[in-house]
Amino acid sequence: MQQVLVTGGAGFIGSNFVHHLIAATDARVIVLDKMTYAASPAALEGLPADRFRLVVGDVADAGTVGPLVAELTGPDDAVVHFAAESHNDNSLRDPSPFIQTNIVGTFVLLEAVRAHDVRLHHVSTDEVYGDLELDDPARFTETTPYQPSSPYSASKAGADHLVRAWVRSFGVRATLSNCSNNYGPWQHIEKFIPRQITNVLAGTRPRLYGAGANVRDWIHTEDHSSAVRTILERGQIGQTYLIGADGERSNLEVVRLILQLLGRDPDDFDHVTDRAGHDLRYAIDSSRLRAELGWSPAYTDFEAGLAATIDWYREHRDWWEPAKEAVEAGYAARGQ
Ligand code: NAD
Ligand code: TDX
Repeated sequence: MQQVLVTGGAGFIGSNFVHHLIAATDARVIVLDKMTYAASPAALEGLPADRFRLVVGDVADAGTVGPLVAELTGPDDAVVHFAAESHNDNSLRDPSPFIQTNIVGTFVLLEAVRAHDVRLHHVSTDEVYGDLELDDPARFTETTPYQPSSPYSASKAGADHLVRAWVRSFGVRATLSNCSNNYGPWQHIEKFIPRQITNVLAGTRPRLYGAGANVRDWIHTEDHSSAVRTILERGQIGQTYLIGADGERSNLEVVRLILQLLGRDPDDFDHVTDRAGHDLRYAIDSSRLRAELGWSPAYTDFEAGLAATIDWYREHRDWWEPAKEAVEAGYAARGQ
């Protein structure tokens, strides 16, 4: 039976991927997760005990990572690396855990997969490419030069470079993917979409950075998971695949849509202090993944996906409510 070690598997996307893998394959899954503030133990409930194991530990700790990777002795066994500090605003406040987890953690994992000759898929972000002008007809492709803006995106860019160097210098069997902005259930309420949904549900107003003209390219987390599985199964070693679902929307459009879907006045939000160095636009050209590996997204109607996500947050107040006050206090302290 195939074994897959999923780092960061208790986070928003990692936990979705674990459920996806358990449902779509007969693989046995080991999650390695430090269980930081961003982890959701509840997101891993209900998984079959004979196919799932949670190891609480740090991906940057070689003493933890080495023995786990050494367990992966089957021909199809693999590591899928989601573990990261993931929030840009946090990286502006304190970059150090981003360097430690995203760069040092990836280095430690690479050394382990090199030592034990285990296949790796490295999960990264479109933010490594910097940003685009609003009217630029181009979108990011696998050959767009790296130009990260924030400590978060610079740390992810650094990790990507390490993976490519380990492929070329040491023959590590790795693939990479750079995905656009995810939305869906279990996303931490520090992030844009869940923050605005839970603001409205909690009786406060959504908070839009600056004018809200910034564009993000939204993809449902289920589609990210299916893309990663596709690359794991059929991707070419050493290759990078961009993952996106043609979901470009301005932040202003998204806030207005959330308010509308919740039956509120679409102008019932506040403009707040902009993010320092705020990237203007991300846009993904995922032609390679679609043409070479035959992947396509299932969630092509953003409004329907957003409505379902709103319902999910409405039904999971017990999960997000305990964190809400502290998250908002942190934003308020920064005028956001
Ligand atoms: P998240 O913050 O929700 O989850 C991250 C998980 O990693 C958490 O469970 C956390 O406990 C764990 N973790 C953090 N530091 C760790 C460490 N040192 N050792 C072990 N585990 C640790 O993040 P997410 O949004 O699910 O993102 C997952 C991955 O996908 C990240 O690599 C991120 O860069 C990438 N990504 C995210 C998006 C997005 O829109 N959220 C888009 C593209 C790529
Ligand atoms: O309250 C807010 N108001 C607001 O206008 C917040 C939290 C954000 N924003 C804006 C900033 C961005 O333009 O919304 C947009 C999305 O913000 P985030 O959810 O923080 O995402 P972003 O910075 O785009 O990064 C996300 O996508 C790429 C993920 O958090 C990263 O992990 C991923 O790599």
